[in-house]
Amino acid sequence: MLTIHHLVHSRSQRIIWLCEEINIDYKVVTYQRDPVTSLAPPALEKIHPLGKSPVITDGSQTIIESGAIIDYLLRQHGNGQFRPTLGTWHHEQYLQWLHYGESGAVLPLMLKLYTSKLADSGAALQPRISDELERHLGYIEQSLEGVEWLVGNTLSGADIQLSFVAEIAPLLHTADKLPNLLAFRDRCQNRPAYRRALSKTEPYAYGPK
Ligand SMILES: N[C@@H](CCC(=O)N[C@@H](CS)C(=O)NCC(=O)O)C(=O)O
Repeated sequence: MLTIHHLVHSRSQRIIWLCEEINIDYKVVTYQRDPVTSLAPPALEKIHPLGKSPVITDGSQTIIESGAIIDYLLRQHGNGQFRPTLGTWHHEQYLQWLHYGESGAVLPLMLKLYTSKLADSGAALQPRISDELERHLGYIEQSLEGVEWLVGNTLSGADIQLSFVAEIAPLLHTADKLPNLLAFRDRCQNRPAYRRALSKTEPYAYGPK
């Protein structure tokens, strides 16, 4: 059976949401964060040497990285849902967002998160990080202008990937500048499948308030 190795308050929440959307049988194994460092426990390293979450096992396969996991689950178990047809322009856009959600978009957010713990010694980096946050969140904000979902205005794995950015961005950047992203986050969080995932994993620090 498909197993999702889920670290609490983490990106693996969106993988559980996806499994609820595609309505497959899956099992969640939950890992608690270290109360002091917030890091994952060593037990996750037994599943994959990186010790990060999400990681899934499906039969003899072990797969890491949210974007790869989302695409794998949709190809193997999605019955054509939430993934545009290969060879179409929508598929190219879907792939772009799937990669972007854990590369360009997330980097300035992580830099902000980490440097915020440095107090004054991180100050010199803040203007550059703020510029990058404006640029990347501005791009997503603009992409959501007048649409509900990122690709073809239909829910896809790309939206599920970007939902984590939408959930943490308002905590790290001026929320007033992100009306489209906040509305997108609320649309994600109001999906019945999202709520089912939440009820299986609560508490989730970045979930609906
Ligand atoms: N790009 C990876 C990021 C994985 C990652 O860093 N996950 C965090 C949780 S959000 C984690 O496992 N942190 C615990 C740790 O680093 O010990 C993905 O999207 O799968």
